[in-house]
Amino acid sequence: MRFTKMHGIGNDYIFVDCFHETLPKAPEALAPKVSERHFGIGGDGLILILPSNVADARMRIFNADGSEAEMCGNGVRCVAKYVYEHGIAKRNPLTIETGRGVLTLHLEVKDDRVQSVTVDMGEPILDPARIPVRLNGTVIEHPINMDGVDLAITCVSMGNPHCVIFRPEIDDLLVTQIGPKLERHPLFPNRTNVEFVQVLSPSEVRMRVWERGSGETLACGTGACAVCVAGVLAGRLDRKVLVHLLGGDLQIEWRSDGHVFMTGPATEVFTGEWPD
Ligand code: ZDR
Repeated sequence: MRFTKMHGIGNDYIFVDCFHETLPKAPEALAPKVSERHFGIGGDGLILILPSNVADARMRIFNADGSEAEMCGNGVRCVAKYVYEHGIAKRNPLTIETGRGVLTLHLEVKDDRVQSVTVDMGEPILDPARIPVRLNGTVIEHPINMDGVDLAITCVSMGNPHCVIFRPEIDDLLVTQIGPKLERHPLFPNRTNVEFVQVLSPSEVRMRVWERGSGETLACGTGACAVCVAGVLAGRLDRKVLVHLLGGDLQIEWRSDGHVFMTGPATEVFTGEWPD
């Protein structure tokens, strides 16, 4: 099986081009093997690039634990770069089918190489039943105590579930101990991604993410979008925010038409063959 290793600001995935390769039979079982950083290729998960009846291509994403997610913001920018540069569809804008519907992606191209991608991520989902979170009404800074620490959670779905927490400072303990507990907290029937956010100004934040199914990663595209939405709802942020993640920056805008737009780079690192 030929694969391509790509990342969006350090959120790295193993991509399989199923236009040209046979579809892996059990991607849920393959994802943990290829993602393993010592015994595998190494990555935050596996992404399949597939033909679509309704868009230029379709994306399926499997986390490092093999669970399938509905959406991946950093991954979908990489899919767009791959689809364009490998001539699957030389269109701009491109459309990609995901678990949250067909998304439109505008490419910034220089010398036939995709430098950065702006994704229309659609409207955030705030209905608790659809996130899903077992609380009533829009969940904005709902108090919760974890391990003796008082936190306030804001819940947003960008197709996949997010739990956003604003803090004056972000430390390792929050991310690596409270992150996994919140991921599997009974409030979240489908588990959740968890974002810890430090507001630097109304238009600039720093965040770290504990990803459902993959643990701490260097970046989270859908999470950065959820942070912008949560910040506006909580009265902490403007609708246009620069988000600093461990692996780089994303520009997020929650436009007045209700759609969230995410802009960031996508990078191809190497290609190889997995002996299966
Ligand atoms: C954070 C993420 N990599 C992105 O860029 O949006 C999404 C990966 C999927 C996530 N771990 C989930 O929803 O299970």
